[in-house]
Amino acid sequence: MDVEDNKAEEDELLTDIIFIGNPGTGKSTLMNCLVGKPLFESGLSFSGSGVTAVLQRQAVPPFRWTDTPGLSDAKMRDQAAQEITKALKAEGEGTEIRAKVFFVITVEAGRFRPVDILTMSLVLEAAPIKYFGIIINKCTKRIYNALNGDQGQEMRSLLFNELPRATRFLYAMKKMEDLEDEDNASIDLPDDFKMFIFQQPANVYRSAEVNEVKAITSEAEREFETRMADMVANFDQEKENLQRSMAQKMAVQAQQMKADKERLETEMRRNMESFKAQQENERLRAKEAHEREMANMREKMTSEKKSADMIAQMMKQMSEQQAATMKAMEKKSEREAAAMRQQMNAMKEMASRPVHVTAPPPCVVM
Ligand SMILES: Nc1nc2c(ncn2[C@@H]2O[C@H](COP(=O)(O)OP(=O)(O)O)[C@@H](O)[C@H]2O)c(=O)[nH]1
Ligand SMILES: [Mg+2]
Repeated sequence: MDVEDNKAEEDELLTDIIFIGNPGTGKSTLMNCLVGKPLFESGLSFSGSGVTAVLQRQAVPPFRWTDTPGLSDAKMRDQAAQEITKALKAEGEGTEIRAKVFFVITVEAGRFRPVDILTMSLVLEAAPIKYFGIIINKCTKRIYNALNGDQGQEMRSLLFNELPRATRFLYAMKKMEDLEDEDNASIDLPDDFKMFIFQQPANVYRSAEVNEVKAITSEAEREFETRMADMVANFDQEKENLQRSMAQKMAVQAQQMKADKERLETEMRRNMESFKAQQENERLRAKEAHEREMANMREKMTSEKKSADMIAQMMKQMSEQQAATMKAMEKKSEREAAAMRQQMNAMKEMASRPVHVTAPPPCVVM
């Protein structure tokens, strides 16, 4: 196996963290700050097409970070859509992908941008993404408060109405003045944001399950804007419908999470059982090998006419050695079992912990 193979195999074990969003929303900056290294170019773009034209991947085990180009730039739409598809498919047909997907959007003049919502919608339609985070980035104080207050519920219901699926993983990130117009800036992000990223469940799927992400068309954009305007105008009448539809979509995700958690627990339990059986097997094999060795030795010494004393002493030595080996084995086994238990508990905890949500909608039952 050469170095390339090794690398490909190692990459297969990594969980992808994929950031999707339009140019300038702050994807590269967020990822750089999370990792604490300038993995991706970030900064102001005067051409409007964003710094990233193709997807970029950086492995920092246990994760592989992926930065994608935005769909909003009219000239680059087709390419951006292809790059996002590639990002979601990861590499290698048939391999199992584990991916955490985050959309980064912003609020302009009190509204979500149509182009951001269209992007999310097109991506969710193309890929089997059950879990996804939405980072509402660069929130001004006023927007931040609105999102966390009564208006937040209304904004979310409008948002989720346009998406094929809703999500409980929403994070409103305050605008950080230190980052304004910076190139390759790096600051320490809030702890609850780090938790939001690392605790989000990953989607598990195969690349064949990912369809091509469609590019945004001007028509779709216009149509969307009209629909959105209507929705806002008729919000008071539509309010109840919107909230009901949001509750239904949220319940779907909650149900999926419950099922995934149960599957995870069963899998871990099964692993634990087979691990124990394997340990017991190894112990038995070692014991048998030792007994065989003792018998052989006794036979050899008897045929060589060694004194009874000498044989007894030799046997004693061998038994002591064996006892030490068994003890070491047991210790190792205990350590491994403890590590496994710890992992199992961590997984259990992760699956059951209420995940950070900005102003959790009351409809979510976990
Ligand atoms: N004021 C402010 N600026 C930010 C924030 N996050 C990112 N920026 C700036 O926005 C610009 C674009 O960010 P970048 O990460 O390159 O966006 P990308 O195109 O989505 O990857 C950079 O100049 C960043 O310094 C933030 O929270 N507050
Ligand atoms: Mg970027």
